[in-house]
Amino acid sequence: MENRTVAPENASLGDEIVARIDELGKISETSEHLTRIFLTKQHRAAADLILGWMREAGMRADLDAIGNVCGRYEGERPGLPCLMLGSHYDTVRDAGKWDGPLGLITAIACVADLNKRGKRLPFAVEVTGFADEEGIRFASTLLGSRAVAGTFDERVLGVRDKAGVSMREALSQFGFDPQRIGTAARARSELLAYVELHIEQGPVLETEHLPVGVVTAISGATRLAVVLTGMAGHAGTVPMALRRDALAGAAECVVAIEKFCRTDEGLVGTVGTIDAVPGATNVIPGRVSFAIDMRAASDAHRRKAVADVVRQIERIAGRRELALQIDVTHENRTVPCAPWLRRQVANAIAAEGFGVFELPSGAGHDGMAMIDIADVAMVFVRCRGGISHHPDEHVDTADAGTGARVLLRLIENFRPRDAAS
Ligand code: HGY
Ligand code: MN
Ligand code: MN
Repeated sequence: MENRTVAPENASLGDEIVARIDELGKISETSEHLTRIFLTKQHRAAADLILGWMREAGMRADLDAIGNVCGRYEGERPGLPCLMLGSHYDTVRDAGKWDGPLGLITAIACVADLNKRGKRLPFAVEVTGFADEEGIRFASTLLGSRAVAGTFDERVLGVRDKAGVSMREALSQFGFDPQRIGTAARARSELLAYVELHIEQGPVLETEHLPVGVVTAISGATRLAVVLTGMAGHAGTVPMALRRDALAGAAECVVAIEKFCRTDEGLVGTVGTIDAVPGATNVIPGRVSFAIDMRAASDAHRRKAVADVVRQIERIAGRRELALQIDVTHENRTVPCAPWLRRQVANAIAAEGFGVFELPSGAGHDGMAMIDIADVAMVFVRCRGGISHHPDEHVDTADAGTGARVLLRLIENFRPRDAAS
């Protein structure tokens, strides 16, 4: 099927979305890089901006008890169950401006279009902006969507960030009562489905020359925190053979993880953070902590790989006489997108004149938490070069418009599971 570019009348939809992506993308910890972290001043400023957009779109909108922005557009009569749309509005460090915000801003634009036409549907439409999908500050991801799904783990309230501030303290400083997180939870009966539009964050749609795609499943992930403890010492006097160098040991672990994952098709392993103390040029590092992120297409494959990697780290630590502490800080199962919903995404894409292409998501998304209270589906939008978690992340305006048209068509044609053929 030939790929039409977006019709001129819809270019304004894409333009409006891009303008808001740019506006939200300016709310950052620093002007040089885009970083917007959970429960910070930037979180609050972004929430205020998004709540304003939601209200302009005809939604009742407010923050919930963990800092998600929640908008509701009533159906033909008040109180109907909702089709929930959304995505996250926190970022990684030195991020791209599309990862998360594209889905959120597109969903708001779709509701604004319904509102402009005075269109009411046989269900409510809710848009949720999740406050912490990336898990940068407290090492555990999906905190916002877990609170909505009623699966928030209260133990995370005691986790401290790099500055030693606990999540409990951060919530209080943000003006929230940590004891009220439970009030963010929604019942399964309130939701007909959860649908998220998101950038692909990979190169497949670009390779297929398609602007949008249907997600089949969201790959699970395991995060581990590793601490290796050796013996700090004088860089000039301790002979090499007598050293218990924690950083050299960590480096051997990092290379071993990379080598292991390279030999196993479909497995990816990343060490994204590492910290050596005391951190002086002329001191042998006594203690090193690093984090591992492991993913694979299935839970069984990932779990077996994690066990293999842990054994390799244990062997390296043993041989180097380094004390080892290794903890799983986060585990997300692989989540399937519901076939009855995938069909509705596919129908919307086909109706917009594009080929229907299905693909898995290697990246994690809030649907991994929302699956506990609703069936989930995702619409992927092509991003240039598949680049993400990087300032060069980019979506063409035409593709942003196409994604919006597909989502709007999906919303207007949405049929709940029992009514879906
Ligand atoms: O890490 C992920 O896959 C997501 O971007 N949080
Ligand atoms: Mn991300
Ligand atoms: Mn994301």
